[in-house]
Amino acid sequence: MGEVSENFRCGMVSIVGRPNVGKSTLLNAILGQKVAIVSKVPQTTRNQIRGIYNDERGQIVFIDTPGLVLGKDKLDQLLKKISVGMMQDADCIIHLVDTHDPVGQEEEEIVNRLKSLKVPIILGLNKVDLKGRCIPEYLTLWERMKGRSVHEMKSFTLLPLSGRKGTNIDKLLDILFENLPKGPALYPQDMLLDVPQKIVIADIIREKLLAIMRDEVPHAVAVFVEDIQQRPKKLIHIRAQILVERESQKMIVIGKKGEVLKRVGTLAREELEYLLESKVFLELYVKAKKNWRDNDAILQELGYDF
Ligand SMILES: Nc1nc2c(ncn2[C@@H]2O[C@H](COP(=O)(O)OP(=O)(O)OP(=O)(O)O)[C@@H](O)[C@H]2O)c(=O)[nH]1
Ligand SMILES: [Mg+2]
Repeated sequence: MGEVSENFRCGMVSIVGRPNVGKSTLLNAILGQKVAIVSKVPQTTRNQIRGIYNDERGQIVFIDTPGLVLGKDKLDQLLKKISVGMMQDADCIIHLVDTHDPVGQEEEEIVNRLKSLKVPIILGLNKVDLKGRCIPEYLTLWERMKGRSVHEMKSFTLLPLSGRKGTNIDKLLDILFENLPKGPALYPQDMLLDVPQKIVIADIIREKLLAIMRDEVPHAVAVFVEDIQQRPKKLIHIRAQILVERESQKMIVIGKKGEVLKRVGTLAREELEYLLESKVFLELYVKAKKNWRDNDAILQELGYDF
């Protein structure tokens, strides 16, 4: 890196919102590369994903958070803790909403937590490509919670967005750079992602599962990478466990004659080979563990610390 200008800005930006509003899609669009997995089912993101954006104006560390849910099991509670924790650490927050979908129960909880924070907030009106009619509902919610009109709110910006189409991403970056503090970069400038490798790999496998599974199963699935080994001839051997809650789900994940698991394995291996720039041997096996979402030891194995 050359000389750092005194106007260089750097800060952390949390993307918060309820599940499925498009937080991870937005992050990928900003970075121009897939760093976070995406699916049509809620609770796709289960960890804190840090994606790093660099240009001549500065560095932005984006934190993609799990969608805030009001569920009761321990995993729901942990996801909520991550999501809320990230609101507090940020220099700026994007509250992302799905304008195609009415205001939900979780939304009130989110705004309630955000409304008293001092940091700048951008209300990202996402999925405008779908021409949803719910924008006024979200404005009304904020106005009700703050007790004043959106135009009178300080450090509050409204921005229509589409992560899928890339609409207003440049505008979003302009607004963020205006709002972030001056300061040196937090990460090396060639670094795109700060997430443990085991979690990146587990997420890719889970994304392929979510793309193929339907109904109740996604909620019940977790992936745990047990072992990564560099073998001779540039081969990486990865062993991963797919966790479900019931024997019946195990049968669904495996499929007739193992065909579902095989498809998942092939798709995941292709993406891993691209990512790791190496041949990959992927060993997947499925285990049923009742109520793992409430089991401390398992949650810890999955990378959640308490
Ligand atoms: N039409 C449209 N669809 C979008 C847009 N952004 C995301 N989606 C879709 O919405 C679904 C959810 O996207 P994600 O990016 O996984 O949402 P998320 O907020 O990260 O979800 P969680 O991780 O579960 O909290 C996927 O099917 C996306 O393809 C958008 O701008 N327009
Ligand atoms: Mg996500």
